Amino acid sequence: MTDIAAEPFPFRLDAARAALLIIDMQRDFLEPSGFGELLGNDVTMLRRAIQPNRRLLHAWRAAGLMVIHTREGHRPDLTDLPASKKSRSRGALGIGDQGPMGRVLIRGEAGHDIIPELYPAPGEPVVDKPGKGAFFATDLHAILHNRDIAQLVVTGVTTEVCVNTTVREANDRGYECLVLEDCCASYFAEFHEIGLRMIAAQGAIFGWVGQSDDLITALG
Ligand code: C5J
Repeated sequence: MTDIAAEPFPFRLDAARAALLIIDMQRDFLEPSGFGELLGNDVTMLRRAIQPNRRLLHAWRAAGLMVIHTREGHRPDLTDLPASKKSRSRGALGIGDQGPMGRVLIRGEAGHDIIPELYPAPGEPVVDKPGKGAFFATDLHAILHNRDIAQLVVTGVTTEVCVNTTVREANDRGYECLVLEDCCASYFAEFHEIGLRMIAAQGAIFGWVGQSDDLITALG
């Protein structure tokens, strides 16, 4: 066990039972002409999380620990896309429409894939999720249970949407979550800050918030 500096108090890392969960670092959210930008967002707000994630991923892999990646997206026939979600994707292009990186947020399309900087290594599970939370309609819980994972180091985008939803789902399923501030990002600076404060508030009501440097140092 190693104590990692965190809010609201140090996170006791049990590395053998911890997985790094990288949420939705997809081209559609992070690259120019992807879904995020087509919705009118500034992707540079998200891209600042790429380098910290790269460093952490390198250290985490070097320590031989489990890495899991997620991707938000839908089946090509859109049968898993609720009408309520489709009707709210009203930018220049909506989910399933043809865009510069293929059909927006559709599995198998270029934009749906993970950015090359953080591309999954062979053997690292990639969980495709139709919702915001990584536990909803996926086999993530089974994967973690089968590997005896009890702690999640959570990074990715966006802080207040898919990261926050996943941490809340994980909390209710009994996982301890350490969310790394510099490895998460939002298109909205204030949502990033408040999203993290909501996690650590009230004595770590959903989990802990820390910095990647402290974790990397602990990994040695
Ligand atoms: C959003 C996500 N923001 N990965 N997705 O629609 O946070």
